This record gives sequence, structure tokens and C-alpha cells, in this order.
Amino acid sequence: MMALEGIVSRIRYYHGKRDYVLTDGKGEYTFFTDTVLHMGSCVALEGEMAVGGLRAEKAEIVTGEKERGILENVRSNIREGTNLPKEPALVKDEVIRMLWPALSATALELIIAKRLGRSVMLRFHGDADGICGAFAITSVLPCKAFQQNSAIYSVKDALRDIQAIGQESRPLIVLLDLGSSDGCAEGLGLLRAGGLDCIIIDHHPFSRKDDSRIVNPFSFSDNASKYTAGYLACEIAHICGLEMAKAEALAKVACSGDKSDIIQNGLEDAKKAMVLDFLASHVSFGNNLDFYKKVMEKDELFSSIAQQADDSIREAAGKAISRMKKSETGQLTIITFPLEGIVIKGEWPPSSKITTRVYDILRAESPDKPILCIGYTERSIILRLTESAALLGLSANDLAERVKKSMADFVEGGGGHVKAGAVRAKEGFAKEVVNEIIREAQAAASGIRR
Ligand SMILES: [Mn+2]
Repeated sequence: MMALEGIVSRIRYYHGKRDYVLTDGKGEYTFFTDTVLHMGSCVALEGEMAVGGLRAEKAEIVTGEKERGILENVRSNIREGTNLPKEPALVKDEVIRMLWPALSATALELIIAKRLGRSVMLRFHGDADGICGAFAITSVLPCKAFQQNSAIYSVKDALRDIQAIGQESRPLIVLLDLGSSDGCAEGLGLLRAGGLDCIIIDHHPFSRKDDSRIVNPFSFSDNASKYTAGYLACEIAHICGLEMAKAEALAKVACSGDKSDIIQNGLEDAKKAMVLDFLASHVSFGNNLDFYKKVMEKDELFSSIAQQADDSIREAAGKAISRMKKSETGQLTIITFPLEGIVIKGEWPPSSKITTRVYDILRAESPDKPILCIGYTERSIILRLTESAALLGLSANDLAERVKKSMADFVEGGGGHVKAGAVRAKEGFAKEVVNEIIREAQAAASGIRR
């Protein structure tokens, strides 16, 4: 007689019959029983070894205290049997070293989830960063993956997900490139109340720093948006076994998409990111990962989509240039243009891409000129400035921070880097905020001359 305790981690159906795989965290055992069991069931088996596996005479479903004990045992067996790398592979700076315990703990959770056959749902943000991260995670963990274009995980989202996988085996939800900002607290609270476990991999500013389920570089730095969620997911997937070359290739595109230089990325990465952003803005929800993958693999399709995406940016940039206003303060040239009517919210091309294109054109015309370029819609204001404008002491991030303070009633958020930034204004107040940014920039530029 042989006895085994563990979790049903696989069920195989054939010819109207089924057999099971049980894991105790050390090994996996095929067994047969007449008792009907489900994925994730915690069971105690007794039986004899037979051809192909254990013939269980007794298969008892264990619940309550004993179940918790067995589950903890299985988890600790997996933990002990798993060799995790000792340090990050893609980025090794101080912030990522501080984030490393959270990154490897998350990777371990995913490894355990896979071994236990947990029912995992991945919700990824619908842009190049989120999609690349989703490619990485789904390559190491089978999950149902869905695109989400809002960065806020709402009560509605939570209810939908509870309904979708709440009844399945030890459900786990992974939110990627969304979910940590304060506006998500209610939705997440509901998920947890519904018994759904949730892991969040994100790089948006957040305040719930005591929440151990949130992996977010803002825990350790205020200048953390450059550690993109897609990059973090690649680092995690690499711990879970994704090959270094694949992890790095995906992380480059993710970073390119979010204008981050933590990993060096080039023109090819930018092109891939553009195609993913373009696709994601046309296919707004559902499981599109397979489709995206196909496009990336088919050269001809990829090139023609890249061409189309690029053409529409060029066309929109042309329209923006025809509306351009120019002002000069000392050495600094400030260019502004409204994007109203050129940009349609949620559609291609977005205001950031158009503004960048106008900026690229202006910079190509006069490479050494200090230029601040501002494109704006009713709510969003995009800032780009040239290297020589930065040398005058200007910073897009500073400008954003200043109006956040001086126009607190009209500005919802903003930030960025030295040469690129964005500000979100309350509906209808973008023009006022743009004027204030211009005044700040002029003051900064003339301050330097004095
Ligand atoms: Mn992102």
C-alpha cells in the first residue's frame, strides 16, 4: 500500500476516461481513481502501484486545516527545489537591486502557480510595453490573457474577473502595466474579498507601498517610470526560465515603446513598438496576443503595418505643422500646436507620436537650435525639447512639476524626463496650462542668460 498527499495539478481525458497527476512539490505522480476530482483539489491517496501509475483505492478530498497544511508543504517543497538566480539579468542598477527581492518572490509565485496548475488570468495594458511583458509572462506560465486599455482596474473589472475565474482552481490574477495607482484600490479590494489572489507588476506612481503584492519600482525611487512594466515582466520571466536573448529582445521593445533607455534600444525596436502600439489602438480588448505574435513574425504583414502606422503619423504631423505657433525668448524657440481634431482619443496616431514627429522634423531642420515643442489636446500636453534646450537649463520634467504645483486646480498629473514629458490637464484647461508652461520655460531660459 502506498500513500500520497498533494494537489491535483493536471487532468488528462481520453476515451471517456480520465487520469490525474498529483504533485507534492517534489515530484509528479500519475494516478487513477473512480472518484471525480478537479484541478487544484487537495487529495490524500492510498493505493497500489500499477502500470502507468498509482491505482488509488481511496482518494479523499482534504479540506480545512489539513488542506492548508498540505498546500503549505507542497509550496515549501517547490521553493526548496527551485534554484533562482541571485541577481537581475537585464538591468543591475541600484533601484533594480532593491526591487530584486520582490521580483524574485513574484517569479517564485508564478513558478508555484504553474506547478499547482492554478487558474491564471493576465490583464495587460494595451501598448507595446504591456504587450511585450505579456509575451514574456505567457511564455513561462500558461494563462488566459486579456488586453486592457485603461490603467485603472475598476470595480467593474473586478466583478467581471470574479465571475470569469472565481470558481476555478486557486484563481490568480496578474495585472501588468496597470493596477497600482490609487484609483484601483476599490477594484482590488473587491477581488480580494472575492477570494481572488492578485499580483501587480506596474510602473505607475502609487502610494500603497506596504502592499506586498505590488511590484513597482516607485517603492524605491521617484524617478521610476523608466523601469517599464514590460521590462519588469521580462526580468521576472527570465527568473522563471525564459532564455536571456528572448527576455532581452522583448525588454528592448517594451522600453522603446515607453521611451525608456534603461536598456539600449534601437530603430528596429522602435519600429516593433510602433507596430504593437498601432495594433493595440485598433484592437482594443480581448485576447489578441496570438494575433500580435503572428504580425511580428510575418515580415510582409509587419512591414506594411509599419508603413501604414508611419504614414498616418506623418500625415497628422503635417496638419499639426500647419497650425504651429512660434515664439522666441533669447535663444529658445517655443513651438506650440493644438492637436484637437487631429487626435481622436484612443485611436491612432496618439498625441505623443505626432508631437515627437513634429519635433523630429524641426530638429532635423536646425539641429543645434534650442527648441521646446508642445503639442496639446483638450486634456493632454506633450513636451519635447532638444539637447541644446536642455543645455539652457530646461527640463520637461521640471516644467511638468512646476505647473502641477502652480496650477494644482487645473492639472491632474504629469512628469517625465529632461527631454520629454507630459501633463494631464482637467478637461478644457489645456490651453491655460500650455500658456503657463510657456511662461515657465521663458523664465527658465532668460534666467540662464542673466
Ligand atoms: Mn508601461
